[in-house]
Amino acid sequence: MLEKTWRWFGEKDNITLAEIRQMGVEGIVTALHHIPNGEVWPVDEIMKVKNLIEEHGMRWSVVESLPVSEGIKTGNDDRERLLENYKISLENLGKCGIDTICYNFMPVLDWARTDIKHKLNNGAESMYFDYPTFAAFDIFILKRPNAEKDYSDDILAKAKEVYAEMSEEERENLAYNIIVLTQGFIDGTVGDSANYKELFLSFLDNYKDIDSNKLKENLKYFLNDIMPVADKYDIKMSIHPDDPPFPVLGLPRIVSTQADFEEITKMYPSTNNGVTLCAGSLSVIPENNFGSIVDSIGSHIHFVHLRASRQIDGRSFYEADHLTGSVNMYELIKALLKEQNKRKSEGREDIRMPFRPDHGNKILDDFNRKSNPGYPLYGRLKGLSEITGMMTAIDCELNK
Ligand code: DNO
Repeated sequence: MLEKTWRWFGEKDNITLAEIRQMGVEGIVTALHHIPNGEVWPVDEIMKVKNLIEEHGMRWSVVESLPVSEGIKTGNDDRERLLENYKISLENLGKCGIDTICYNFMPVLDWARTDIKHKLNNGAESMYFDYPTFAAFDIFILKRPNAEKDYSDDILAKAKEVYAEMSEEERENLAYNIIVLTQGFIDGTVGDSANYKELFLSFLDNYKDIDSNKLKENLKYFLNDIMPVADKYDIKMSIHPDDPPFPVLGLPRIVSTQADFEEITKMYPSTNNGVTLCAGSLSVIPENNFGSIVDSIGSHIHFVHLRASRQIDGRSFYEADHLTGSVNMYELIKALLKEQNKRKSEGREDIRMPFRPDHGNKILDDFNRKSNPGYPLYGRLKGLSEITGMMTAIDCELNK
């Protein structure tokens, strides 16, 4: 069985560690969210959180995320200082015995949805990415220079319609949700300032001379610099794929496919140079085949996000229930459990990849509770339970 984990947002989270423990969770996924992006994580702050988790009978399984600052992604003048800080944080985490770190290399925006209150037929609430609505945000609300050139005529026409039907308030909410609300709780780059749109545009502008080759070069530079520290402490670095896994806002994308994963795991030769297999993000590209991904880079998978999306058409999708989206969860879990057996036979110590039920739809009392977008209690618990049931059955079948 994989290690059962749960994302907890620290003491501000209204789900307590004691409650999480009751759900059969073994490990916690969290970050020092109070430390600003780019600053050093001190040992005493790390230990406070670690001890608290351990006092509740669990372990700090994964740091999600130790954020990679924009200056490292763009390779600007501040890069060396930011890398130095990153390495000190890594070293401090290593000294505290933390062994897995999730990070991403997505420019500016960590993830994007156009509707965070999408009603499903059964009354549950999901999150939706509607491509024409996103285009309307990009072209008409944000007014990114030359944005219209990135869309087909068909999408442009739909975006115009969508925009025309929106009220001023709806337009503002859309921009706020994309730039601030869905980013803030995971250490977003822009923050909640009055001129968030201008600020966001200026961040996008930093990428005007950065194409995917340049971004790859910067990722390689990052890995070559930090991986020796990760190896020294045997920390497993796990890059999270792009969400959504196609270019948005004219930004380059380099972590969207099996080929991308293969290229990245070769950028620095170490098993610790690994990936977070986020099924939900990857599933938006129908060609992404999980069996084949696990076959190819399985030994580098250090963390797993289990959820599923369902495509509407082209680039639009919503987050489905964990077992009923476009991910063949049975095949994926089976491939991961086989990978585990393989590690066992190779004598590897890190056989239990931590997984978490990634996101969840709002159901039941979730409507009366406050939660970060995508992280309601009951929807995630339902996902955790369904996945655990399926995993237990497959494990019995494979290892009887
Ligand atoms: C959203 C999450 C992402 C993820 C980061 C990892 O809910 O999947 O914010 O944590 O991209 O660096």
